[in-house]
Amino acid sequence: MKRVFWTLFGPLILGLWLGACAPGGGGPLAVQIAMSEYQFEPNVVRVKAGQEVRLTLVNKGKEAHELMVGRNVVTHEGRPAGFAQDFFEGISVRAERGGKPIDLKELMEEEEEGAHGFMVALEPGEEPVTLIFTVPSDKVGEWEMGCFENDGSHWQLGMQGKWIVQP
Ligand SMILES: [Cu+2]
Repeated sequence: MKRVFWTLFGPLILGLWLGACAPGGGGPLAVQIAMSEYQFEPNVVRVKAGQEVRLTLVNKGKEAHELMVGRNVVTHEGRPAGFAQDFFEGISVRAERGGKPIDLKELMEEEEEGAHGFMVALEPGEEPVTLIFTVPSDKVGEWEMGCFENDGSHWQLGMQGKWIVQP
């Protein structure tokens, strides 16, 4: 009986054990961020340098929302418009939708005047999108995430969060 148990469940248990003990930077980290009025859920995201991140963005709201990550908010005509320092600069990002690769340009809004940095915008009800990238070690530290839709009003209404890269 014991032997039957291990034959049946041994590989499963071993697999779970290996999965739980995988060292940091091993497997990809799957993160999902839901966007709505006017928040990110969760609003704190922790990733590790060197680890592949699979970040899925879902718009669960009734308005268009976007994700930008960076530091130091810049203004355009007195409205928050993005970050002076863009987290994604120098990071190569792939995108998938429904498990199929897509062109990132589809997700970037028209280059808005005064807009800064890498941004993914989703209309309400639009199919979720997954961004795949590996965070280099020079990005270690704390970053902000934000949505600057509607002339920066989403940011002002609190659509902000923290993005923490651990070494
Ligand atoms: Cu928004």
